[in-house]
Amino acid sequence: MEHDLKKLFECFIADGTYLAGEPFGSGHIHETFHIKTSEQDKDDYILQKLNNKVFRNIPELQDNIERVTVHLLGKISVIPGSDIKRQCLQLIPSRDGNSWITDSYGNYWRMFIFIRDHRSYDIVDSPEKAFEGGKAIGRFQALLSDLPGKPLFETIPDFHNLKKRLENFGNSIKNDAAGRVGNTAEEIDFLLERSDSMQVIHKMGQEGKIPVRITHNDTKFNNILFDENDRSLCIIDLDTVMPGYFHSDFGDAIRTGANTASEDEADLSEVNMDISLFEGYARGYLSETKDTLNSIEKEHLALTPIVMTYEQAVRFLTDYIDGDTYYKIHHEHHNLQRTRTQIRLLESMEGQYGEMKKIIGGLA
Ligand code: ADP
Ligand code: GN1
Ligand code: MG
Repeated sequence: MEHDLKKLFECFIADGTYLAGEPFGSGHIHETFHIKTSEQDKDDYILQKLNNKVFRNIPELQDNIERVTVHLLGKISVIPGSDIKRQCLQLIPSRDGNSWITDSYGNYWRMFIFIRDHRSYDIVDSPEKAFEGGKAIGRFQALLSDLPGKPLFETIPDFHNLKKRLENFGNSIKNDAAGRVGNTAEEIDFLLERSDSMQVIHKMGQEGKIPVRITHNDTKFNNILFDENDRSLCIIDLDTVMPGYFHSDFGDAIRTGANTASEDEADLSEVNMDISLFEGYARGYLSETKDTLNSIEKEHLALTPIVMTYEQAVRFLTDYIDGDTYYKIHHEHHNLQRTRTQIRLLESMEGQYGEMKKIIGGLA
């Protein structure tokens, strides 16, 4: 569907005149547009049509993001030399007094200031960048640890509940809605073989051994924006910031930030976990969080990339079996390809687990 981006833009109280709008970024969930303004000295914007099949309660979701962004802005703006337009994600209010609008088709839209001159990485090519990313996520968690008020709304219930994810996987296999189970037996078996051992962290959570904290929950490396000198600038994609375990954030960032190839690389011989990227990220992350993490959290940190890569493989394969109802895809078997990449990455991590534990032991 063609959207009237100019009309949508004008529903928000933005500074600047609409010039043009183009699809932007490689996110799998929303429809994202870069809105350019005609004045040189005014901001550009990110306008997003929100996926309300994935996020069922947009007003509560937006309330979370308002609370989180205001809190971060309050803390970052008092740091001398801070550049709040690039270091803080800032929502633009709508003319009717909310942080979102609905169009005549019932779609929800929101707008942020465009973080100018940023870089983002689908593949990380140096331990220095991995270090910066780790530091940024650790700092993000620390800044949110004293968010005032009621607990954040759970925007997607059971988001990292692996037990639930595996139940859904089992149901999808049973239903075989798209007739794809027959062709994915090898991948299904690989994942089911590991279903018990991968639930260790979930079980520790259930037993109260690891604390529930405020976490990002979608720390894909390209959700960390960098500046022109490759210093981390800002964490974006705050839709899933809610109560969770630090483990998910660490593991998911390694899944994407220490893979030598992209998340959907078709040539599986290119897919490996680079231990120097793992170490860089861990070093950055622990430089911010070493004093906060409890001993059980530290002890299991090295396992989390394996668990999160496993979870992601289960999620991609579930979606493939369901007939691609969740993630945006770019070709027919994209979710299967993504699954295979995750499985290959998981094998690479399993082979290096001893080394990963040693590195965390040395740093923590
Ligand atoms: P999705 O949930 O679909 O991944 P995101 O909120 O991550 O959506 O946005 C998609 C992409 O848009 C990001 O990966 C990033 O490239 C870009 N983006 C999002 N917000 C901003 C912003 N404020 N400034 C610049 N780019 C942004
Ligand atoms: C989605 O929104 P995006 O593209 O950054 C997904 C993540 C997955 C990721 C896999 C809300 O992230 O959980 O890990 O795809 N976000 C949601 O690439 O499901
Ligand atoms: Mg994203």
